[in-house]
Amino acid sequence: MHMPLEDTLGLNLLAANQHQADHNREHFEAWRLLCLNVMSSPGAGKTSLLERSLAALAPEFAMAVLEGDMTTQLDAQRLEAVGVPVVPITTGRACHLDAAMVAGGLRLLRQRLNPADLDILWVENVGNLVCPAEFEVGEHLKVALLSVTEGDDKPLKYPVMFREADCVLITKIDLLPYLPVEVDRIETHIRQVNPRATVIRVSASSGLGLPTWHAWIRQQLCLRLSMALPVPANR
Ligand SMILES: Nc1nc2c(ncn2[C@@H]2O[C@H](COP(=O)(O)OP(=O)(O)OP(=O)(O)O)[C@@H](O)[C@H]2O)c(=O)[nH]1
Ligand SMILES: [Mg+2]
Repeated sequence: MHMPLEDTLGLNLLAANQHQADHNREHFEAWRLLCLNVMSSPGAGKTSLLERSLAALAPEFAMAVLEGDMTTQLDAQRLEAVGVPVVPITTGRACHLDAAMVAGGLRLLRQRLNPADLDILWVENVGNLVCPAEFEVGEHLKVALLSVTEGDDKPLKYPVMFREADCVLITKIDLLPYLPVEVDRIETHIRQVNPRATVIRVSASSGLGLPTWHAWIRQQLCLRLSMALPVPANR
């Protein structure tokens, strides 16, 4: 049986990406850090959330960011201003980060610091609701944002990112009083495509929900570290 050429090319591309993603992940394991891939459609609030979360978590954790953007370094500059090391990755025409781009970002990061000193490596992906979810970069966990301004049907219309996510943040909830949208319907639709994801309602503007989100990160870090710990000799 012959597969259409475009299917074969697509599969090869994803297989090559997966190979590099696995390699990135081996580094993350060796460095004993938690890598989070933050994804959403353009403008759902990834950078705003990171500005708040980096500032709040900096006293507890050593962190760095790989910042994906198609053309500018604007988001990288915003996050550098928080005082955390940021490596911009400019993708040109690509609407997502892939594992090779992240490997390139890691090489640049290693010129600035020893990644083994980090607790958390954040990846802010390019704003796009479809493509980033198709390309693993070696992350341990995927975080998808959906802002209340996008409408409650998006998890059903664009299910891939929500299906893959470990945590879905419903963002900009401070705007709910001004919008004809029911946040419960958004959450129901997220749970319909992904019953296992943690769903948290947040506002980077008012700070609502951020303590719950930060508690989730702490919990994931503890889980990762306990998994990475060597088993005691007497067990
Ligand atoms: N009202 C309100 N506005 C927000 C909130 N979070 C972000 N915004 C606004 O939404 C716009 C986009 O926010 P960004 O943080 O740049 O979004 P992004 O997802 O990083 O955007 P891209 O990187 O371009 O995809 C900005 O004007 C923010 O001020 C929020 O919680 N509430
Ligand atoms: Mg951004």
